[in-house]
Amino acid sequence: MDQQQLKIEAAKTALKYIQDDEIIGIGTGSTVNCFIDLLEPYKNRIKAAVSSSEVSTQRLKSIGIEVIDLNDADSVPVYIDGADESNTSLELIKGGGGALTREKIIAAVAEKFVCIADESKYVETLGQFPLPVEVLPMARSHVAREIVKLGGNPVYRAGFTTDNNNVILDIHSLEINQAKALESKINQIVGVVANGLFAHRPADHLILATKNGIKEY
Ligand code: ABF
Repeated sequence: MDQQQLKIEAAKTALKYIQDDEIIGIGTGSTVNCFIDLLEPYKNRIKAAVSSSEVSTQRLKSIGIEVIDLNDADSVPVYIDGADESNTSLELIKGGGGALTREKIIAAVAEKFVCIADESKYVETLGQFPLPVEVLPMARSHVAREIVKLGGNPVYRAGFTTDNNNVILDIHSLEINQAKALESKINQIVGVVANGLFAHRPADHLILATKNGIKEY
């Protein structure tokens, strides 16, 4: 089973979290795209979706699922999203797709955050995947200098603008053993909008598709 098939298996397993006549939170990325593509038969049972990116919004609308503003959602019982890395505490690195800030907002609101991933994302220690940080454009150089002081190697994601019209620095060479502490430290740097560490608010469940079947944590 190749990685794409594993993503599909993880997405299929997440269908059990759909609740009739409820709002569902939808993340961003190729695994989430597999989940969205499976939602078509459920479109009349789902009340509406809140979306973490313009690209996911378009994909949801293309199959006839209404997308509403998070401010109009009384509650978000379930949020389905992928990740770039997860450790065994379900602390995540997210943002490879550049949607980390809106993903983090919906995850904060959601009652249950279900992460769907293939086995390549499950790691002992976070940091092999460069940690994305969303930054206000005018603060890019300042934030980069502060990240260097923290021991990271920030690389500007050239040519990329987030849905919020900000830029991304990807931090390489991190070995993240204290994810909550690092998440807080980066957030305190003036000019940082959000960072891709989901440690203060980890996933509640992880659906991991492996060559030996689905593992759930
Ligand atoms: C999204 O899922 C992003 O935060 C993360 O980068 C992405 C993982 O992408 P994929 O499912 O394509 O591996 O939530």
